[in-house]
Amino acid sequence: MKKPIIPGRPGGEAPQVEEPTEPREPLPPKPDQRGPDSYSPTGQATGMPAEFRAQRGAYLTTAQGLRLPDTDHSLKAGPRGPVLLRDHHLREKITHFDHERIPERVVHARGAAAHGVFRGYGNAAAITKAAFLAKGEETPVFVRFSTVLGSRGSADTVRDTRGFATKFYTSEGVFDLVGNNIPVFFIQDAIKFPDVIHAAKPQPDREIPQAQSAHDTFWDFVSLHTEATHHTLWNMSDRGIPRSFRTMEGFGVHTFRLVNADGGTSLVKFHWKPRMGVHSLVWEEAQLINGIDPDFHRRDLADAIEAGAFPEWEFGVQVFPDTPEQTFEGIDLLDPTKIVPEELAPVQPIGLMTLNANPVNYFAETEQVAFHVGHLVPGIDVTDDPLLAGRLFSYLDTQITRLGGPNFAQLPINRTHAQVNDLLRDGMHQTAVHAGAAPYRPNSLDGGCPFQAGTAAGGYVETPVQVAAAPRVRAAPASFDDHFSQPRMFWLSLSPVEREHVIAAYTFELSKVYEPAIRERVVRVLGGIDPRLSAQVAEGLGLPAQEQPGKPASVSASPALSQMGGTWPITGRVIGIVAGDDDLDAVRRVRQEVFEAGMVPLVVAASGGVLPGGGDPVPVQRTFAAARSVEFDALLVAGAPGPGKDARGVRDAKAANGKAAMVIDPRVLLMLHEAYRHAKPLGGWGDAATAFDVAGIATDAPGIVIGSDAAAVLGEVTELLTRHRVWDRFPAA
Ligand code: HDE
Repeated sequence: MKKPIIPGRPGGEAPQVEEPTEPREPLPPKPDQRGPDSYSPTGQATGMPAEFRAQRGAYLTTAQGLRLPDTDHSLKAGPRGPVLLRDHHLREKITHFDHERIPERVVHARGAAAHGVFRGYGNAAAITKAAFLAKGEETPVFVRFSTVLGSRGSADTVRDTRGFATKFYTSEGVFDLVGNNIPVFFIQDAIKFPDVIHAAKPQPDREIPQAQSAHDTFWDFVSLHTEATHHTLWNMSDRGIPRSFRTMEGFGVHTFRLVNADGGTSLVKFHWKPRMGVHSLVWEEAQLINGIDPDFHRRDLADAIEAGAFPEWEFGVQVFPDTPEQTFEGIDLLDPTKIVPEELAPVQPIGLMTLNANPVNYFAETEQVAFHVGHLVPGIDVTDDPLLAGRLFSYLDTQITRLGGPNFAQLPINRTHAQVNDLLRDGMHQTAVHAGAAPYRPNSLDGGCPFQAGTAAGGYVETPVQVAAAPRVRAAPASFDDHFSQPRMFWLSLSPVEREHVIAAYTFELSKVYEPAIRERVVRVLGGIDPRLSAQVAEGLGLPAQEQPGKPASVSASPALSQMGGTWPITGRVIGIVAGDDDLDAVRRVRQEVFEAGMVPLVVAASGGVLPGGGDPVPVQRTFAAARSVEFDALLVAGAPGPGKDARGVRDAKAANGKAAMVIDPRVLLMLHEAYRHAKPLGGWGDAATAFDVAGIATDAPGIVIGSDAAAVLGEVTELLTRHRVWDRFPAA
């Protein structure tokens, strides 16, 4: 008979507790514990090379190497009894887990990175002695792309500036180019950085919105602090929503000083030009992606590299004479809110970067990489840009908190490939075992080593620039007061469609601002760029026209600033092929041709598996339930895709009632509508015209290619894709 489970009262009978269940043995291993054939999310690689496995040894151990018999149960007093504090394995496992996270970056917290190689063209010796540029040495690189405002887990396709930080592991030490995809910055002096970031980050009371500039504090700040006008305008343009990290330009922003082997100096601005061209999303697409695939950019970069479509950027410099004024054609080169138009100083290519390997471990590499604008090599020096001066302090400082002490240069991803002979010792997370007794100089115990290296021995000697004798002041030069001529130049350089996007972006962002006075102030500031921009945004917001701050500056356009007008390689572009059940041979052939053109075909069908019919099996990569248009750069429709597996019924309905009664799967209609609205090239053969009819899309609209020959349709769609989008589809004033 079971005894009652009732605790005894103090002083009374001892409690009699009985286990209501029998203790059980640990579960046996499951029958199918074979490793997967493919470890890759895109199914590119098969087999699992040992170096990519989390576990290499047969037996589980503690961090001390002690073999463990059980890691699934805490040590207890009986199977249902209390857990015992003496369980050292439980304590080690939980304690380590409790400390797995480090502080996220205060800005640029969300990022994705890749390894690659930089090959200098060897044509830069006239301007710099940096070996990787002057001699064209092949140099390993690690590049981290990021958004600025969002937290580590925020979505990728938000409207924001993107970081573009490159670590060159050169033979002479690490050189970091910590740049952005926008060539200007919000502020001219680093002392304003906490202000702009406090205004742009989520508001401190409710901590919203996440990863957005569309809120009161951001617009309050940038409308009062008009030196932010230029950067903000770039954010509101298509540059704020890149299609991919692979289609972004990169800029060093500041002017740097290069030094050649003879000591000759020049001033330069650094540029990264993507081989694929500079392309963006459209706003609705970006918003949809934030829900459908918040990792869109991260996935795109990793998938492309894994598929062997290695992204490439040409590295270039705009070169200016190093004059005492440090200006070029009237532009102050120390003002980071200004660019120098490429028409005045062309970007001269000096090398090519190819990203060819994904990180093996996100935390160890992408999270722990520590960039610093002060990581320089001989031949590259900084200028007196006051924004750069503050950054030279900030990056080292922030890493000490983020990476828990001063020894982060020892982390594998941060280690230089040059020899290290420093006299830095001890500190948190010291992993080196420094031998010897003389980490100081001068010393005699180590024979005087290490010696100081002058220029001849490859030492980094700061350029002896003359510093003007001037009073000590908290002030900016008068040239920094011009906040509008360059934003106007940018505006005038955009095509009509790009301008429409800018107007829509300001209207969207300001619609999210609650305080009417802020909205009005922004609209007034926009008048300094262009009266039409100001008037149209006011109209969109339902505001009366605002008083203009004066006549806009008289400036010329810089055509190089527009993203439209050219044609670019289509390598790596994603083509969706919506398969009905007509003419599967055509689907098979088109898919193969897309592959052969270096693009990525994704076959979309009502249900998964492989398409029926003879010939090579055609895998279905997306079902109607999982596919959305935003994944594709262009969409092809093979026949009339019916609702789910019921395609037969569809044809019957057509036969009985004619075209108007045709039932097309609503998820396909949604894809067509979206792709149409987002100005993507669309094509089709077989019964496809019916699908377009039902979707209400005129088959003679711009960028719709309907034909009987599938290969010819693909050819025309590919041609359209070289211009990225069918721009004619956007109504532009
Ligand atoms: Fe940064 N910035 N920044 N920044 N920045 C950081 O450093 C800072 C600025 C940029 O992928 C932080 O390691 C100040 C301009 C990138 O790890 C921090 C100022 C440009 C990244 C910092 C600026 C950048 C950062 C945060 C104003 C473009 C990400 C974490 C003077 C040229 C690097 C960290 C990565 C990151 C400070 C302005 C680019 C706090 C004080 C201008 C790409 O140190």
